[in-house]
Amino acid sequence: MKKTLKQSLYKEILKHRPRTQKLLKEYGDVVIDKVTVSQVIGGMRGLKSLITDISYLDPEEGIRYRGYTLNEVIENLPKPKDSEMPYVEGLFYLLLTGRFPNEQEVGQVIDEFSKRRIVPRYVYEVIDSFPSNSHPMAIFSTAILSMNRESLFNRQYRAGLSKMDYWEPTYEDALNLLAKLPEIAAYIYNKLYRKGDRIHSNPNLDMGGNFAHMMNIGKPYDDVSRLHFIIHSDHESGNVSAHTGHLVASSLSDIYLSISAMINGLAGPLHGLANQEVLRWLQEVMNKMDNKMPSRDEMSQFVWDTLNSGQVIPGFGHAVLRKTDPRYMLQREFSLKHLPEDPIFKYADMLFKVVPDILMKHGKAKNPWPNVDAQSGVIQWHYGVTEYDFYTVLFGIGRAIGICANVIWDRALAYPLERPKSVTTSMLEEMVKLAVNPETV
Ligand code: HAX
Repeated sequence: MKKTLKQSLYKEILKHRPRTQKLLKEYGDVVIDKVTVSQVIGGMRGLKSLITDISYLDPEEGIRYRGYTLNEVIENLPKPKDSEMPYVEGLFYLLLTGRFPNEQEVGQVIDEFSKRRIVPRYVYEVIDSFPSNSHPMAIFSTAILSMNRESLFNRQYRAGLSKMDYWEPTYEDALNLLAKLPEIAAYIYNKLYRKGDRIHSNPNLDMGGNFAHMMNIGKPYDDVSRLHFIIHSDHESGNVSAHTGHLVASSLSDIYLSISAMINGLAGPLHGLANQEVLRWLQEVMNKMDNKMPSRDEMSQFVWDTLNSGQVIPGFGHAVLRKTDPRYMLQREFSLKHLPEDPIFKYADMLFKVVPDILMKHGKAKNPWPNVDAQSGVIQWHYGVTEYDFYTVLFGIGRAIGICANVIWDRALAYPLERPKSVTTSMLEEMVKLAVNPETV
């Protein structure tokens, strides 16, 4: 009998714990980075102060999950028959254990998710109580938050749980939540944009297939969903959503509180909401052009107009990456294969050709290249999901997978409450004076 995901995970946890303990006990005082004034004022850019083994973001190469590039992940994870994209459940296995699952192991995870899909009725009532002009991210976050009463971790913690066992009910909570997210998202979509017409879940389908089914969109939208959830799942620990999820969970808030919080961080236009901003911006350009394809010069003018009015070009730039985002490239390849003639794709591709040069001339952005958000909405639009306010919810489903894996491991390795130190501006001025002219003491 093959081990379950939980058993395989536990084996990895036992193997990993001594490494963390050794680092702490024997090398706890070794200095690995220094902090500059601009890092303190400038949002801690580049400061090495977080730990995760789930993924690593190299500025030049892009993201690796458990040491594998996205292409390797897509290549090596098991896929449903006749599909180009792998099972999302297999990715969760990889993120948790560091190992590619085989067919049978993925099958077990799919069954686990399938068993846990039923969303409590009160969650639908919470969703229904929102005014129909609410942003779907606010509804999504609240729906997740409302399920905090289901937390096994909370129940066991109150009953007296050993610190070394925190990961175990957290794992159960994570699976219970992740399994429900596509259902909740599809319900929100149908409430807001399809007059409440609801398509019930199909327990025989995997996560991507079931989501496409509930959205009532035919092939290859199942693969679109798999690709979308996989590439958005993790981007190491320092981005706003991942960091928020980790931070909130570090106070031992349960998975529902933590994932709801991370969704709120993802909903900002400099982070996940950029995917809806890209489509909003492209639509504006299309309207101004009367749906005709702009020339290179016309598109350049739109970009300059946006920059000159003090706004950012959504979908371009990154706090860490210094090359084109491989998540962008994967989606572009998918688009070139499946929707090369789509007008919005052509608009987005024109942006790819003109924006980097302009951002370089503009001289501010450290990275002029496109990020994940420059392309994701284009694909959604092509398959009929034209309500771009919804795009960040799709990002949120994917991101929850990575953050749940991180929170489970945070608990397994007993990472403590996060509590960095702040200083006042006067203190900083004093420190600078001392550093620049030590004789003034
Ligand atoms: N358009 C115009 N200006 C830009 C820019 C862009 N796309 N990207 C960066 N800049 C500007 C910044 O606003 C900043 O200007 P100020 O000095 O006037 O403040 C300057 O260039 C330096 O910024 P940076 O160091 O290159 O970038 P940051 O680390 O500060 O910010 C952002 C990274 C992603 C927030 C930024 O590139 C941006 O606003 N991009 C557009 C929004 C976007 O696509 N966000 C999604 C990013 C990916 C992601 O997290 N997805 O969820």
